[in-house]
Amino acid sequence: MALFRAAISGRILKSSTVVGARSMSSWWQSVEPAPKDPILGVTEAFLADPSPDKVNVGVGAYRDDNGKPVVLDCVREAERRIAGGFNMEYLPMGGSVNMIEESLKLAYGENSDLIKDKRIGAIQSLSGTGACRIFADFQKRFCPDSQIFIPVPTWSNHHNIWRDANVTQKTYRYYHPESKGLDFTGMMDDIKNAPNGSFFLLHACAHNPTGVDPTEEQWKEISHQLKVKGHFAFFDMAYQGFASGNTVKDAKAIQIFIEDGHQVGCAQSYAKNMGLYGQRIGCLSVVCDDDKQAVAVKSQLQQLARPMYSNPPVHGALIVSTILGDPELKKLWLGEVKGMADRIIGMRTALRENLENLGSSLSWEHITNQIGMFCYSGMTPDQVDRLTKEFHIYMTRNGRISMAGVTTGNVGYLANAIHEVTK
Ligand code: IK2
Repeated sequence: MALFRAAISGRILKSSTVVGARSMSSWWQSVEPAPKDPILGVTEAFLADPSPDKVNVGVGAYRDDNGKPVVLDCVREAERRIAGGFNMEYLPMGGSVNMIEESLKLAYGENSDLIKDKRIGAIQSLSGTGACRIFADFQKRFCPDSQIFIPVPTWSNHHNIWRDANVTQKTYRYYHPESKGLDFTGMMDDIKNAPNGSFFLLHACAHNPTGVDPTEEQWKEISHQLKVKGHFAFFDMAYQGFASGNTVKDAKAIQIFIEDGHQVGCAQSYAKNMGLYGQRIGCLSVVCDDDKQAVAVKSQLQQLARPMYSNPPVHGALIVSTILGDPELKKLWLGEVKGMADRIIGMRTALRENLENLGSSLSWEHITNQIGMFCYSGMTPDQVDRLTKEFHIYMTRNGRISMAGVTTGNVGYLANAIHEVTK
């Protein structure tokens, strides 16, 4: 009994020491606020601004000509068809088989031999970000000493993704500030000088943030050089259809690499081209030697997803597979993608014309030369700060304008403000 009492009092003493220690210093005392995300932080600042004049050309999310978010007609119709007809069971660990099948056709071509021969290991992903992240983890797990070469500049989250996957990051030259175009020579030199067998992150189309893509001829040379060096090409394709308005044309770079015999990886996103931002729906695929390897790779991709989120969400997958699996709906979608791309192209012309009509002494040719959702304006961080302070115009400090946020209603105001801060 005495022994029992001693044991009890020992336990109490021990636990009260722990409680005491915890109350003296809180668990998370050393946690500092994380720095604001350079892209999503812009939206937060925009929302907090009460000015009626405010304009958000920060985040790359499509808006109609009234500045309103858009739900595509094909999505509304798919939702109508889905409503009530499906249960809410878990998807398989790798996601919706139909959605994956349709996504592969979109990326690799309707009649791709790789698909027929079942040479692609693929899973449904949490949009483009999730696809990149699972791939980065896959790279680390199976090529632990490899590094990833990332273009300068790139979508800022690429750095976070490969950092958190503990993959060593290197950069390659991409954008040429003087010409506001591609630094093709620098890029080719960096590909040549990288250690053989490196990983290269390539934007398949509509490069974010520059809006500068290689030409078809340049892609052929890039593909050739990557092959010579035995590098691995990982395509991030977040904007298929947004560059040219044509999904086949926008997948041309992947086509060229496949014809050259590369075994590429690809991250697809339906955030932009189907407007399914919040559904978090995408696809990660890796081209393999044969069907057996593809099964193994898929199983490992799933294995990486399992401890993070077990299996992906069902609703976005149903929307995508319903649209892409029905020729009528797919046709409607392709028309709507083109409509979004065309509105952006129209706004590029309008912004450039407005700046030229205001008598700007600078060249604004690059606004119409660049493609996709973004214009890399060449404005400095200080000029961007003035746009925000003096005109309530919100954009990332690297001078990137999300053309998707430009409308016939605000283009004049935007041009005038840009003219004022760049005089
Ligand atoms: N990869 C690239 C190159 C992207 O641009 C994006 C989306 N970025 O959008 C925000 C912005 O830059 O304003 C993605 C991947 C991933 O997008 P998601 O995960 O939404 O599919």
